[in-house]
Amino acid sequence: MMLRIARLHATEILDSRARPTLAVTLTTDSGLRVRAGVPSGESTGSREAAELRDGDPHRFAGQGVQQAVSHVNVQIAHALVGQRFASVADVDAALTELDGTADKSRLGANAVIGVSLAAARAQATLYGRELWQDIAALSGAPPLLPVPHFNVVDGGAHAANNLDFQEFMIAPLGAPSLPEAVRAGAEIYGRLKARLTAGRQVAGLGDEGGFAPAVDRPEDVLREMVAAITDAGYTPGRDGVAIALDPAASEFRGPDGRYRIAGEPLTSDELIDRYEEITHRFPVWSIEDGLGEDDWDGWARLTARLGERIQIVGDDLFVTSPAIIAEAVRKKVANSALIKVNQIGTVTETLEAVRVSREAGYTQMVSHRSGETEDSFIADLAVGAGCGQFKSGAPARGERVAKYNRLLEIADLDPGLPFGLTSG
Ligand code: 2PG
Ligand code: MG
Repeated sequence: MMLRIARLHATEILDSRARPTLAVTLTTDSGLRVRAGVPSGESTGSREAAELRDGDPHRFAGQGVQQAVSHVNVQIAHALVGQRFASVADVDAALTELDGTADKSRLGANAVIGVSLAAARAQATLYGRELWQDIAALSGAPPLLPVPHFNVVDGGAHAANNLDFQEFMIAPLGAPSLPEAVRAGAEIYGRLKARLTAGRQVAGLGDEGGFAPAVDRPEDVLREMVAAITDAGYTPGRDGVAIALDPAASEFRGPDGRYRIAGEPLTSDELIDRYEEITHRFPVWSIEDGLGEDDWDGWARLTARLGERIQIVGDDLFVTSPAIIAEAVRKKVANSALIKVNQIGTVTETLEAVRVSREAGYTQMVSHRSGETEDSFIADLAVGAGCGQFKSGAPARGERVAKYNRLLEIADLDPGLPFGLTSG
């Protein structure tokens, strides 16, 4: 089967933060039409593929994406329309070659990933497969329904409160099935809201739908989360409901190399001490971006000290780059990789990042961005690439729930799919 592109068309739509992003529509010569929405981050890694923004202050405060839209409609369409591709890998190779830069900055990573996502979706439809089934064929991994990680408290760059840590997630590791894991996430979210409201701490929501309480110390949030887990009738801990953190520490590391938590400056080692204490006091099973993306020595010490007991996830540090993940494996940095399609810019390179991680024994967590559309592609990606872990924000707000609901749909369509961190 060949994928032959008859038309490619991009347009500006809105993401969940009222910023413009791209929707890409791909039409095949057989008349099949698919669409993809492009996500966008706020706490981005400096080595991410480069998103193209217009910078025109008169439109969307400089955030417009008309140039990226035009790159799809003119240059990319000119190169791809009428061509026949054996697979999305060939589309991605053509896109990478046409862009010609290491970080996809010429065409814009937002333009490139939009076309790549649409091509993957078109290929699945041409084969008459569910998207996750086609991704499983591309990745060669055994498909798996992942354990969802629900972000219930937002801070950092995602909220207007004083909390330095960016994400506090509910991880129902002990749930017997995906629907039961989703139920746990939603019930605990409700209980947490009730607790925070009673304590008059709720000050709205963050960008990913988590509450943004007026609290400064991460330990105070963790205490409320454990109480909410218990209130909802679950057992805190790895056999029941655990907690995962994404401090996104690059965002609170100063030019002096110190990390500031609630105003207190900490060295890397003092922050590692703090994490160690947190993991003894609370059921925290995973810490993402616990240190800044330039603090590789600190990361190696963090991994040596805590990597046997908990999951240490690289996000800003790895930016879904197969080469950087391979370097981290050599340096014994982290033991898990966050996987975001727009950090690297094509579906093929994303699957390569998953493969490199898996072969090194690093776990993988597929992730949304803080700016999202209603597109649920990443749910199929997590299942098809057999990643075992997934984060898409709170179990609330349409753009977050679209992904969890797609996982529920997949679980319902294929009751034989295993659920959990690993398929074994
Ligand atoms: C993160 C992400 C998603 P952003 O740091 O993991 O939660 O945030 O999309 O802003 O980079
Ligand atoms: Mg992160």
